[in-house]
Amino acid sequence: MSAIVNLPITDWQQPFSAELQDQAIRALEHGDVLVFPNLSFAMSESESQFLSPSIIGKSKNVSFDINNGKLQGSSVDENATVLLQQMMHRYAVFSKGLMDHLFPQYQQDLIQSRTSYRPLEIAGRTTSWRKDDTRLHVDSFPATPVQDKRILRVFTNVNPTGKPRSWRLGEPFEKVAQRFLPNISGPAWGARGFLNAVGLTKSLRSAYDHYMLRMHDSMKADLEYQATVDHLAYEFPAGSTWIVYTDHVSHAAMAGQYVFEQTFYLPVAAMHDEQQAPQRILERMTQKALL
Ligand SMILES: O=C(O)CCC(=O)C(=O)O
Ligand SMILES: [Fe+2]
Repeated sequence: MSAIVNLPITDWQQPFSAELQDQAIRALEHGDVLVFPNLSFAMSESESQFLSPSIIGKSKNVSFDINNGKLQGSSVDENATVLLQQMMHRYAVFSKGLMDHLFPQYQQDLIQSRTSYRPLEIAGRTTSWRKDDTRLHVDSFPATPVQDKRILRVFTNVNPTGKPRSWRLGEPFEKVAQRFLPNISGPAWGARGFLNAVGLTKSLRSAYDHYMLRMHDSMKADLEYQATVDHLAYEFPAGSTWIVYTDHVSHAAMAGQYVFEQTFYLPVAAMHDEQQAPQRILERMTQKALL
């Protein structure tokens, strides 16, 4: 099972010793969750207006793309939109700073994707089973194939009343794959090209993406599995930050409200040890190149 590795990081722009960098990258790639219990994200007085579920429309979070400044999912007025954009931008810059300082080896290849702010209480939220993140899963996005890239995410719990973000961490990736892979058939001939041609995927879904998406779905659809599988319950305290490869670590978010999240993609080849990538694990298990 994934381990929780606590690191005494208190500043987003802090330089680290080579020893700490080495410890962090090894633990992360091995499938541990790096937790910084005292690394918070300060919200200003005026930003505290965003500590309300009413700032979003029908979506489940606010999303921001630092590459083009685009903000989506909010229902606030024009003035507040600028403020919200600035807040999201700040989290994007902070989390990138943390990554660069902690994982200098990734810096050249790390791709910064969406920043999200999640002001809704997770417990009791109604969604389809596929989107239900209270069920253990590994991340895989239907419209956004990753191909040869990893999904690496930074989270910060900014809950103002001290409520933790309650997660479950499931069994190791190899075990998940051993359990679900035998029942998943390979991609149907022509299907992935078709999905891409009609715009249902943003790029070509690789064979790896196909297996990951089916694994994600099989895990969430299997209520017996959800109820009985070994897991570790962990509460990320308010005012803490954590980093995890969510394509590798089986996880579920059970309860909590007000979290920031930054998604990064990293080409497998840029890892310290790419043999630990889910891509390589699934290739070893299927004895195929999953392109
Ligand atoms: O919002 C959370 O705490 C995590 C939800 C989740 O499964 C994810 O972002 O991958
Ligand atoms: Fe997830």
